[in-house]
Amino acid sequence: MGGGALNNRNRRALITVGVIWAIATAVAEYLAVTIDLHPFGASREARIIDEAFDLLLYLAVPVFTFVVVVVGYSIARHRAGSDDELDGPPIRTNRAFVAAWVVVTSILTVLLIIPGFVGLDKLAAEPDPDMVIDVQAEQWNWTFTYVGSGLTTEDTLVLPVDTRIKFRITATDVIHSFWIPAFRIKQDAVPGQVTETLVTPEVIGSFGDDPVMRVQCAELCGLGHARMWTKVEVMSRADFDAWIAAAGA
Ligand SMILES: [Cu+2]
Repeated sequence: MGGGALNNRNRRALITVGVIWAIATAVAEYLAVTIDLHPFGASREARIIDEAFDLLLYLAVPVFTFVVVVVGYSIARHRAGSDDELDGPPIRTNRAFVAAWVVVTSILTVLLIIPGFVGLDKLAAEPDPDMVIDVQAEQWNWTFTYVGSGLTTEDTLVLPVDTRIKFRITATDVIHSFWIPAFRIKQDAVPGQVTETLVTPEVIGSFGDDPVMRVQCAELCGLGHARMWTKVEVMSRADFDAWIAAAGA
């Protein structure tokens, strides 16, 4: 075998692999579209991030199936016999293949960047909050102060639905991380600094509906780290106002 034109055997192998790849990709894309891989999402940010995740998944599927099919085909069809200890024939470069590889992977890389940029732009699009909540992390609990009402709670983080909320986050002792899985937001809580993150809850619900509705520390912070979590509850604006009035009384 030399370089240059493909012989018939290689051409047949290429067609076989191409057909298997197309079928595997179609099946995997179908599964990627129909199976809901996301945990419960309850915020505008969760929608944006899940959209970006889905797009990246759809782009990654053909790459994944290509690698699996080529490796699988090579193992199945070109396995050496158990007593064959010879080296294989030398492999020479194929300029067209290398050029195509560089061009295709470059295009894919650029495509992979786009959902990230678009998503970040959307996340940053609404910088003005309707409500500010100060978050203080310490070993090993969370304290929330509703700025304006002066209400402070260490229990459930209660939030009104469809409201732009800014969290101003800090820590008293070591670095923690403020993470609400259902909102897909996470921000470090750093002693001596105030970090910020914005979120708009869009779904009424609570920890009882799904355990991802919680604030969970996401930065290893000592013995109590795993238990450093508290419930999140999103309620209607009217219920929230009533809750604030009752809790502040
Ligand atoms: Cu912590």
